Amino acid sequence: MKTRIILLFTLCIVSSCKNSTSDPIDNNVKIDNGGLLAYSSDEIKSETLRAWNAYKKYAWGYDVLLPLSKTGYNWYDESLGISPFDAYSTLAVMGLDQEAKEIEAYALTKEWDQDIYVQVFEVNIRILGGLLAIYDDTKNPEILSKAIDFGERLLPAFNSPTGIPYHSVNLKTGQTAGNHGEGKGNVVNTAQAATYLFEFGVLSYYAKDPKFYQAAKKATKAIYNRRSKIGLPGDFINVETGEWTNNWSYLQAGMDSYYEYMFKSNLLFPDPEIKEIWEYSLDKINQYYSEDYNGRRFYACVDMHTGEVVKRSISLYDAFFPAVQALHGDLLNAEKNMETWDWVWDKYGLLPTRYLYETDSVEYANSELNPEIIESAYYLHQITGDQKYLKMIFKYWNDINKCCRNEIAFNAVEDVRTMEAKDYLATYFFAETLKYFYVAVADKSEFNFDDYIFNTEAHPFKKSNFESDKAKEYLGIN
Ligand code: DMJ
Repeated sequence: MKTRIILLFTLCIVSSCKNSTSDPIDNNVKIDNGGLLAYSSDEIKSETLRAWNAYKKYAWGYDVLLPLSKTGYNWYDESLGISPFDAYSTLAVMGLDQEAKEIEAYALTKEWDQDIYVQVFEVNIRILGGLLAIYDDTKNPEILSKAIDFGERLLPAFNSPTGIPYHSVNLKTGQTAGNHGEGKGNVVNTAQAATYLFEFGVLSYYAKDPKFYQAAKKATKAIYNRRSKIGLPGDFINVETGEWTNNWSYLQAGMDSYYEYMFKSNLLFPDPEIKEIWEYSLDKINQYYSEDYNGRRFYACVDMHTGEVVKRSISLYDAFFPAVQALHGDLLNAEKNMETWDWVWDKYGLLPTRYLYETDSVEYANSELNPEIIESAYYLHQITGDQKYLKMIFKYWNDINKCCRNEIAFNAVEDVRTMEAKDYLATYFFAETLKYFYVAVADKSEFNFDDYIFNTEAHPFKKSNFESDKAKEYLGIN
């Protein structure tokens, strides 16, 4: 039985500095300002268990739970079992040890010798990231073997003339494929090209073998070295010729985690070359993408050659960036950016997939329980101590409960204007969305933000597990 603890209360919203002794953050304080209901970590835990049990009951063995038709769905002809890999670290952080153990045991039964083409980007962040998170937590050597085996099967994708990975690789044969489904041949977007430094860095560290990190670094440099004269990368590239096939540049899905990883990987594995790439890129983001429009901060789509704005749109994925800005120490821009995201949320009670700020309209109206806005509010709360960010998180949870909670779990919506339900529960809901809601209110003894760096799928890696001297050797950093 769910233990829902809902209290009404009054909170003085005070901006307090982190580590302030006079005004400590009290995550257990419950807020009511105008009827807003707070939640407890117990509530999130019990809702996670409810959704996880639904996956186990209706979709065990499948990649994804379809929560309205109460069945499972696979991304490919054979199942990879993606949801469990994404769920492990969240269940473990919540102390749901039995459920986490079940997934560890399940992971050990997985054979990766599957004759299917998998999308390198997606399985890297979810399956390799998930496996490495299990290993980081358990130090079970058999899990590490599974992770190394999986990583080895992704490596052939990087054997392109440019070092940028092909879109897909066959796990059994190592043959590669383009994104034929979308008729784009050997073209990948920039995120698919270069979102590997983090997992491949962790894998190199634990395997004591630089080849993974070096492949990831080559791919990141292949993108960076093809920047335009004004210093911006494009958004689609041919992995064989290295030619840009589209010349837009932005923070949205398709480029987002290229930037995220050159920043985050460097926090675990200091690499002067990657640090320089990040600092250069951040300057360009601030110089070209950032614009104040109608009194609000936005990050636009621009032409990579001229820097001119080509489209005034934002996608809900870009809401990860305030977190990066805050962790980087740029609180001024992080807070301005976050304010905009919260403003868009308030318009609809969820974020639409793409919003056009020039015309104040929705381009893609669906919303898929994505975590990014919660992630950024969480980072900002942790880093500034300002309770207004916790209040945002409570609001997001309340709204998600209203639109997306169903009989057995949660569901996406087809249109944020009508809240028409969509029969899908993305695997990252387990990995990210529920985790960020939980750690936002969990006690520091359960999860201390300062101790971890999250991959883009919110799998947490403990900083103290990685020593920089060893990282140099194991990753081949000069
Ligand atoms: C996640 O799978 C990852 O965060 C990825 O980088 C992009 N966003 C989705 C969730 O929205």
